[in-house]
Amino acid sequence: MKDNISVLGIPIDLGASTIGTRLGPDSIRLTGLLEELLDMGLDIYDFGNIDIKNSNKKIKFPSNMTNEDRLLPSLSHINEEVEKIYQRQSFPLILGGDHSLVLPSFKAFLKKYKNPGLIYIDAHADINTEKSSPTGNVHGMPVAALMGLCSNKLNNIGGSYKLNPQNLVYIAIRDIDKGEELIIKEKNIKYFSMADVYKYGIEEIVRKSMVYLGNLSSIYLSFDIDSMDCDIAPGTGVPVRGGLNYNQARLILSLFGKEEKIKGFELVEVNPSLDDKNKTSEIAKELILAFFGKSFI
Ligand SMILES: [Mn+2]
Repeated sequence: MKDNISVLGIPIDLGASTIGTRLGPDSIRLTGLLEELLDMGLDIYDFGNIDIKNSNKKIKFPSNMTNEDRLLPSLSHINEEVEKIYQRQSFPLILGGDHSLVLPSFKAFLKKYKNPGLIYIDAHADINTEKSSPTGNVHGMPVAALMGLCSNKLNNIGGSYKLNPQNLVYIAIRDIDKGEELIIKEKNIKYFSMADVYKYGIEEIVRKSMVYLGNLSSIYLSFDIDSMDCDIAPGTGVPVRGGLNYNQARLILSLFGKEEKIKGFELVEVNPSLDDKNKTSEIAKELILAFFGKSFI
């Protein structure tokens, strides 16, 4: 299935702390990603970008959801558009966009596959609720909403399907809010911190993740570029030091890319307006190529 790819850009930044991830999908395309995938002999169909009504102002609502008025209809719209690409017999590649988009994108996956898993590679856990969030930015809440822990207007985007907390694995998390820590403990969610990455190595983290999710037949991979060290990939809105280096990120994606059970992949939070000579988009391209089987030594 991975030799026939449907590409969809989701240029949203309504859920982020800084604007600019709306430029992510095109900036990644500008690196020549699609041409290189074609050169690797893969079939590509590019659906282009979803039309998102972004805003240059951040408006906090009484719900503690920033940009609530524009964000909620945008997330529903994203869900409908992602469902369309799932109707094709192809492998979905989603280019973000801020991480609020995983709420509608994974809802489409939950609708298509019974009891799926989610591998979430990120510096953050993105599991705040409107009540616990210090910022009100919804890109810090999608995992909580996928479990039905936020308000229903957020939980029910894309239907009432729920992510089973036991089907989630975090990798590379290192910047967690207090309220998030409580949820992770209470739900007994599996995670591999950066300390674990250094203790076990990438191959072992991938193996352990697949063993942990071993009884599931369909898994989605959501990769936030801020999982990488911000000195290496600076073009992102909530940068954190001490993340994956280039080789670790490329290896982890290359290994997950070989797993048949992984049936969807998104790369999010590239913000070209915060970048240094487009290097974060260039890295994003290399990571996506690694996922689809580009060999490297
Ligand atoms: Mn994230």
